[in-house]
Amino acid sequence: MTPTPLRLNGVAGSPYTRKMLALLRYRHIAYRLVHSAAGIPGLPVSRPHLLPTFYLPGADGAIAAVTDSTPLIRRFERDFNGRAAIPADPALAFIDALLEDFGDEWLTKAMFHYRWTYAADVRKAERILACWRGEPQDDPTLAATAAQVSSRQVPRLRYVGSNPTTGPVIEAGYRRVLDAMEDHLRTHRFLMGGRPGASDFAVYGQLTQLTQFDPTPMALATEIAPRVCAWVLMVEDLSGLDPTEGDWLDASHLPDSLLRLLQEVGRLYAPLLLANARAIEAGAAEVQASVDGQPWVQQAFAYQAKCLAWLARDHQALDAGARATVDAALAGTGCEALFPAAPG
Ligand SMILES: N[C@@H](CCC(=O)N[C@@H](CS)C(=O)NCC(=O)O)C(=O)O
Repeated sequence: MTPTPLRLNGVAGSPYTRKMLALLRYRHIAYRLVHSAAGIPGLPVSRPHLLPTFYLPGADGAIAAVTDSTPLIRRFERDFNGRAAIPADPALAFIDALLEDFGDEWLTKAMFHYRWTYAADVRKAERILACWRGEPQDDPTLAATAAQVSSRQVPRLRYVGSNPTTGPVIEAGYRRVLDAMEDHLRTHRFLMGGRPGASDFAVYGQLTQLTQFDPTPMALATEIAPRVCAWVLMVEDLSGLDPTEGDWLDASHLPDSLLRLLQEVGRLYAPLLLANARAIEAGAAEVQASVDGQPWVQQAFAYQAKCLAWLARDHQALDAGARATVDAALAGTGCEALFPAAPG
């Protein structure tokens, strides 16, 4: 069992930190957030150091630094009862996991693109992120830290595949995702229905930045997606929601608005996942793909190959009935290309 309160290191500008904080509040799991791990001697360091980092007992009982929100959500489902964030129905749980991955891995491209492309966004992010480095700083120090932050992050735009060719594809995708979510929220409280799933927390995490922090994507969201903006501020603290089993969507009758979002997964993310997996398998350093008819080039990521392998494994593990339900939901969304029928 994982003891409580859980200790984690994270900051407000990290979408994955926000994902996990909202999940912990919803699940009534006590936690202590540490803004700077550097100030606490004796804490183990994660390699690479990613946010959020949780400090949790390993198999040998020693405290280890643990990152990666997706498996952590599954670990906490096993360790803490009630208020589950993973749907009980395996078919819906699979759809939820696919949308969670899209939030974590594709929406973050939009977040990173807007933040480090536009002057007003860079100026806001570099100075405010620099203040989250731990110790108080005087003005010259803060100016120097801010310059360090942006000179580190701006060149990393190419890691997420953002460049003058893909920028318009990313921005048009962000707009369609907002439209699809706005439409969904006309009739539902959460992506997964009347209660949130892991996908809600993942999408929320990225949207805390896109709709509430970075000025360019925030202005667009304010204009075209008021429900989404309001939803983000609400999902931050769902401690008072009382979910019931009947609140989940029915995976065999997904609403059109959710199918619209799955179509964006198929259109924006599936080609990248497949091309990335091919590149990793071939030992290539670079991914070459086509998204929305535009060439897409980025560094290959072993992590995203793992994401696809996890999803493919979960798809394979579904019993025939659940798999048929999932496949029927995904048919025509473009996501079906991710899970080709096993031979034989
Ligand atoms: N897949 C990880 C991603 C975590 C992650 O990428 N965190 C970012 C901040 S939001 C980070 O710490 N990046 C390292 C850096 O910027 O040096 C998760 O789900 O937790």
